[in-house]
Amino acid sequence: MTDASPTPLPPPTQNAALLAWVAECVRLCQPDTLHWCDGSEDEKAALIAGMLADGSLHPLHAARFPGCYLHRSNPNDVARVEQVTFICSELEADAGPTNNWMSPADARAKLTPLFDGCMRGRTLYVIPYVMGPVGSPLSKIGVEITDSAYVALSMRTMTRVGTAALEQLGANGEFVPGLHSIGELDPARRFVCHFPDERLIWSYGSGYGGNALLGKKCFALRIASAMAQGEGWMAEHMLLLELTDPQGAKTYFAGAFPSACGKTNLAMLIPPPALATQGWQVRTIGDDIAWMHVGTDGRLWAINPEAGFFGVAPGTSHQTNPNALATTERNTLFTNVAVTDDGLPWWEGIGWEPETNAFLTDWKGNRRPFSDQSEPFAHPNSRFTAPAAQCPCLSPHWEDPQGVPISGILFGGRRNTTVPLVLEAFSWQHGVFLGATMASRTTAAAAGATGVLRRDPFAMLPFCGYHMGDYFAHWLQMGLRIPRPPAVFQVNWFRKDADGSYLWPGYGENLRALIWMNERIAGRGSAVNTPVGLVPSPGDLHLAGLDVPADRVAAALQVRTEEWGQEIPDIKEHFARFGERLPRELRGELAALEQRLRD
Ligand code: SAT
Ligand code: MN
Repeated sequence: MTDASPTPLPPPTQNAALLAWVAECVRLCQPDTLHWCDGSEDEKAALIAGMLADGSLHPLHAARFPGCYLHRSNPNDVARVEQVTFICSELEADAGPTNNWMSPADARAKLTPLFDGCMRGRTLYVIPYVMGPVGSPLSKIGVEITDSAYVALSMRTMTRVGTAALEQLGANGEFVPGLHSIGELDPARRFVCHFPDERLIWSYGSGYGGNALLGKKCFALRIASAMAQGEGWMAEHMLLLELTDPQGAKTYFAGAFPSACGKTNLAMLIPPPALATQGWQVRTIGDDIAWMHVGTDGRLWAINPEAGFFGVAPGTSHQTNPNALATTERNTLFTNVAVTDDGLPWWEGIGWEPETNAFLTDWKGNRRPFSDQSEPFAHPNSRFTAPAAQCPCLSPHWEDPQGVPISGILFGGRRNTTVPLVLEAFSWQHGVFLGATMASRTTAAAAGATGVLRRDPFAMLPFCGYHMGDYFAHWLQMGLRIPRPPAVFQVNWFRKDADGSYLWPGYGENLRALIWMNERIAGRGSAVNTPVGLVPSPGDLHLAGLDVPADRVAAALQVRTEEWGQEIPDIKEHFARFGERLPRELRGELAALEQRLRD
């Protein structure tokens, strides 16, 4: 093995634990070359040049999309794979009923032969990275080792990589190691293993998103959630946004929604004209992950550990999310979108159509006439990887080292029925019940069937690094630790009428629900007391300029006891999975809900 540079350079760190782990990975994986990522622009140019040369990156229209490239993943590797994602705690019981479990010894025995020699002929990249603002007391260091240049390039956008991370790590600092190899991209030899006790990640056989960019779901959610449980903070699958009212007062919200349920769109919301003229504004702090700590003032403070957006492309248009489009006009890596003959990225729902006789190259690399609509041109889980700093509606507070103070927490998902547009929990404990019973229709973000209703507590079902019953208990505990806890809300932008059309227009109009939540937080807004929570009547919502018939707004807000009655058996079955580890407070909340529905 030789160093990438002509004369081998000394490693850029004195951290003995890091040097030992890198040496161990080099021995195991036997790469031809070792490259320590420094995060420089030269390094970026070299990564891009190498990928253009080996065909794993395709240039896009240089003038209209400067610094943008297209990557096509292997068609068998287009989403997270939950069946091969494991929590490798010592005891199976500690992984809980919602995670796949493998013992740490079995995981090592299974994956060591896969990693053995897997980087022969390849470069091993060492990527030191910071999750959270550089220098923030709340940020943490990870180091990913990978043989994928695509991962090395993507990590530069999604995290803060290189020298800054090594400086923050210092000679004695702690880091979360993650070893990744694309292996041979064989679905039968694909594993994403988390060792929460050692705070270690091993991922083999996939180059895609959450399977391969180990800072994101593997560290910032699965490992971090286990750390947070022990240390009294929270690592959550949540967007973070800043709402500014016409007087200039700012309120911060965190929102948990399952993958591909509109977190990016909500975080980048553009107010409808009637509200914009009044001075309402939404600014983005983050679109996927929040780390939250109790501040000295007794409030809950949140940082976005990421530095970029890994957003779903299909459906992103000038209509739905102009801020995301503006964010992705330069320095963006598109994965599995389609491309026009002139090199413009294209996806279903982008808001414009190529000429009828035009040809597009689809996400698999097949060029066919646009009139051939036999299958989608972009993969439904195709993505953009774009620097947060390019987002036109980014809050100036997005990198505040202490984070932003959270006043409201939202839980949402795709529900065709039952759940109203917005409701407020009676208490923190009731809010935990709402989070624990969240359900949503599955999306293309994970391999498997889409559109199936499943319980996805706190949108953390695929991301909780330990027993979910203990996670619920941790949420209850945190309620006792936060002297000034945020208000908790449940939202549903996706309710449909009997004919299957959406009752609520969504997108920018969701601001009306946020404004009501803001009023409630300020102690001003009124609400109707229903068996399931505090719900606005149509008159409680700020509806100026909304082009939706009153009866549809009323239907979007309606609480129908029959529908909620039908939820009960399913919630019971869901709760039964957690056995003894289901906190009795949640059993109590369920009984209280049943009682209120009977009354
Ligand atoms: O593939 S990722 O896990 O990064 C995206 C998602 O599913 O939310
Ligand atoms: Mn996500």
